[in-house]
Amino acid sequence: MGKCFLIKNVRGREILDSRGNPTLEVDVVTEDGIIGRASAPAGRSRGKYEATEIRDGSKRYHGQGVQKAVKIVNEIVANLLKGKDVRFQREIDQILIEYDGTEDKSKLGGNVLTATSLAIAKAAANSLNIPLYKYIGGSNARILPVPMFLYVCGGKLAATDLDFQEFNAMPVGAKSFSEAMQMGCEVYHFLAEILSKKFGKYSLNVGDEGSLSPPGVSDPEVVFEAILSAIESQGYGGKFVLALDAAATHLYNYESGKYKFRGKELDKNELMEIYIELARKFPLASIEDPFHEDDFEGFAEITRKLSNVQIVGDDLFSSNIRRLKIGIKYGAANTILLKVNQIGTLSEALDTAEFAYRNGYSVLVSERSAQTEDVWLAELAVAINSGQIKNGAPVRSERVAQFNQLLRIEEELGSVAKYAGESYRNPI
Ligand code: 2PG
Ligand code: MG
Repeated sequence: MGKCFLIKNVRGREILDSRGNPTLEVDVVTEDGIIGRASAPAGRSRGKYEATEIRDGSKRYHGQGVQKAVKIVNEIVANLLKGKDVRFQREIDQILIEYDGTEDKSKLGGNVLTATSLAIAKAAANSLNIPLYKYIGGSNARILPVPMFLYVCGGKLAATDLDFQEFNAMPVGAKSFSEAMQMGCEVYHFLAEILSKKFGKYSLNVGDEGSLSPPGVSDPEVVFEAILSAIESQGYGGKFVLALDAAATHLYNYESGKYKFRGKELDKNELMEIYIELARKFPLASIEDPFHEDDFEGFAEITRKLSNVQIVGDDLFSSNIRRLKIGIKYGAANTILLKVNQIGTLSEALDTAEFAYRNGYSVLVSERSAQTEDVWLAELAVAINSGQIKNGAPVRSERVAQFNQLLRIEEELGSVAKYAGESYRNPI
């Protein structure tokens, strides 16, 4: 009996993500033959404080191959972890972190750490025969997150003229997660009709995460108006709030100290005015990365000025507890975007989330713009009762895989399932 949780082997393989780029998948196999399998997602609009991904840089797949990462798993990680008990997640993560020994995880690689760490957790959950969200979160894991649906995209994630990266909406007025999905899908399809009538059929082209792409539109207000009109015409007026990811790091020029926006160069105050105006005109409840990733002061200022708005740090914090601690001192943002592969292991991500909660910050669990069919993200959102999840549009298999898993979890939890709804920032 004692032996059945011990690791027999760890092996890596190169698979593809939703952008058609290679990514790393890891299998952890126990002595009992139980497998935990997990893969690493990948970002395109990455911040400079994220854990380093190990990629080949060789000719195949334009440098994106992960054969080096596979080798690290098979030759280093497997040896480090053989014989360890899969139920000892923290110890295992600690072994990996210590062996890596770098601030940016560049020795083993953020992708190696994330895929391995989640594969360990899955092997343990499978061995114990309990769902991953319960294994990670315990018997109190019961909150179904409000999905932040991505409807229109710009920036680095779609071929549009929009500088801001993501225009989202959250069905906070739904009664259940399944109703939230229905509302979100109906709005998506009606918005597609509105945009194609107004801006032409090319609006139906989709960006990295399944978002719609109205050509020739550069004004954020036009996008929010279209989203709101889709919401209203579906009979959901007042049941959604809007959310923006400006991803401002990618609009910022360190030399000039200015932001590129609609063909102009804006200073911080001018950009601030744009957010204030958007929050005045629209039911805008959440703004992510309003300023660049080094501007703790800017984040603190907008958090004070728009005190009713959720201000989310993505590139700013990079899911890193050290950066979150700095942010808390400044009063920068009030919510952290949690992406496991920004920091490396599951244990580190859980520490960051717990520290955020204990300091009155909310946690928005997030996908990356390239995902696989792996659904650990959905499980994690419920495990930590985050109350909100960012997972792209409600279309395309790699997005829908997560949403479908949340539908299954809601069904499994039955009467104890609670949809976070209006209390998504503090759902307990
Ligand atoms: C973001 C993300 C996810 P990426 O900026 O929030 O939408 O983009 O995964 O490309 O970093
Ligand atoms: Mg972001």
